[in-house]
Amino acid sequence: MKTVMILNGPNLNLLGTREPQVYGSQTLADVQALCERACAANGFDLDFRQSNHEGELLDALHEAGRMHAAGTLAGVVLNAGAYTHTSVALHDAIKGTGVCLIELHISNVHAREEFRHHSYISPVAKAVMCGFGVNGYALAVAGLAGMQ
Ligand code: CA2
Repeated sequence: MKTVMILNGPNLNLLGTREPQVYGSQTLADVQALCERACAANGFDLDFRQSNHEGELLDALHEAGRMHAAGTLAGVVLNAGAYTHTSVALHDAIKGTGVCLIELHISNVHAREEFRHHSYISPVAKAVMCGFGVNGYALAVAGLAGMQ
């Protein structure tokens, strides 16, 4: 059984505690449970992580690259949070790994502030999704299933 790695970046540990009009009222633990169900339904194992530290996200992407090389990874769902709009390092880490990576945002970043319209992740992602709320995570897992 292949693994889906779901990576969440800075401040996503605060999900459900603030800004419910933007991000909804479900917590990150709720999102993890939703992802467990989506992975089970699609025959995947789940590796679910969150970090507020760019370097830890880089380490996780390197690990995903090794899993891909070993044939044990179905893909990565990455919500890089605000690092989406700033991190050349995440762009570089993804580039060339061969990992099937879906960039995900809970909110529709294009309907928000201008600084959220640019992504360093999009050019190196297989697919990009935003604006589906936390249900986007389940949709991304189903999307990965269709790409195997
Ligand atoms: O819409 C998304 O998923 C974002 O990736 C979320 C990031 C934001 O910087 C991106 O532009 C879009 C922010 C995550 C912060 O999440 C919070 C959730 C609840 C309360 C406070 C922050």
